[in-house]
Amino acid sequence: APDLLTVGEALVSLRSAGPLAAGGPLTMHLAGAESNVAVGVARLGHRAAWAGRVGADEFGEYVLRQLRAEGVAVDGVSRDPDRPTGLMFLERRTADLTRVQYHRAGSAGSALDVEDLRAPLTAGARMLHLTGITPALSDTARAATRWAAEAAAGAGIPVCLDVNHRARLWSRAAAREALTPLAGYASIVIASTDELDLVGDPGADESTVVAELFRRGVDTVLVKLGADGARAHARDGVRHTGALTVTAVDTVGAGDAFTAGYLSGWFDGLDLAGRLRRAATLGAFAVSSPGDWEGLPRRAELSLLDGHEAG
Ligand code: KDG
Repeated sequence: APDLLTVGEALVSLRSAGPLAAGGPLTMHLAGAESNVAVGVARLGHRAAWAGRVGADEFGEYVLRQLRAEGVAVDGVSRDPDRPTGLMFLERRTADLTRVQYHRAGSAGSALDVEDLRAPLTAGARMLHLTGITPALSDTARAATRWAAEAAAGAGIPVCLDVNHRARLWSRAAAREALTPLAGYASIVIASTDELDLVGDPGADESTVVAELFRRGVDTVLVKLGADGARAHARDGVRHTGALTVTAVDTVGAGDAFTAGYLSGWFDGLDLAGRLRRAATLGAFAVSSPGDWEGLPRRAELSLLDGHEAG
C-alpha cells in the first residue's frame, strides 16, 4: 500500500506569460491540487498514489505520463471514453496577479464516482488526502468524496482534509454544507484563515472553530497565514511557524506544497515542529520557483533553503 492516497481531478493547465486576451504562446502543465500534493510527497521518497478519472484523450495521456514520471502510482485511475480531460487556463495578468479560467464542467474528472474509489481504498494507505475542490465538481464527486472519507475513517486510515475553497466552482454556503460534515471524518484539517468558516459556523472565530473540530475528533488544525507562515492547533497547544524568506515568483501551488511537506514530515515520524518546518520549506520552494509543482525539492535538496528561516 502507498504512504499517501489522494483523490481528485487532475487538469491540464495552459499557462500564458501575459494577458490571455492578448494571445501569444501557451505552455502545457499538469495541475490539480491533489496531484500537486502527490508529486510533492513522491519527490521526497514516499510512495504516493493518485486516484481519479481522466479522458481517453491526449490530455489524459499527458496527465498520466507526468504523474508516472514523478513516481506517482496511477493504477487507480480510470480513463473515460465519453468525457474530456479537464482544462484550465492560467494567465499572468500583471506581475502580481494571476487569473484562472476553468474548462472542466462535464469533464472526465468531474464524473468521479464511488465505484472509482473502491479499489484504491481497499488497497489502503497510511493517509488519505482529500480537498474541498472535489466535492464542488458534481453530485457524484461529492458523494464519492464523502464515501472515501467515511470508508477511510472506518478502516483506521487517517484523513487529511485540505479545504482549498475555489470560489469559481461554488458558493461559500454550498461549500460549508458539504465540507463541514466531511471535516468530521478528518484527523488533520488544513485551511487558510478565510476558509475556517467553511468547516465551522459562519462568523465563528478561529479558536471556536478549532475547539469544535477537536470535539468532532480532529487532532490537528493547520491554519495557513500566507507570507506570515502557519499556525498549528494540536490538542496540547498552539505552535506558529514563520514562512521562509525567499523571493516569491509564483504563489500558485504553495498551499499544496505546504500540505505535501507536512504529510512528508508525518510519514517520517517528525514531531509537530519538524512537520511544520518541512511544510514551510516546501511552501518556500513552491513560491520561489515557477509552476505549481515543478520546483518542489527532492530529498537531497531539502537543505537548500537552510538559512532562509524568518527570525
Ligand atoms: O492548487 C493549485 C490549483 O489551483 C491548481 O493546480 C488547479 O486544482 C486546481 C484547481 O481546482 O484550482
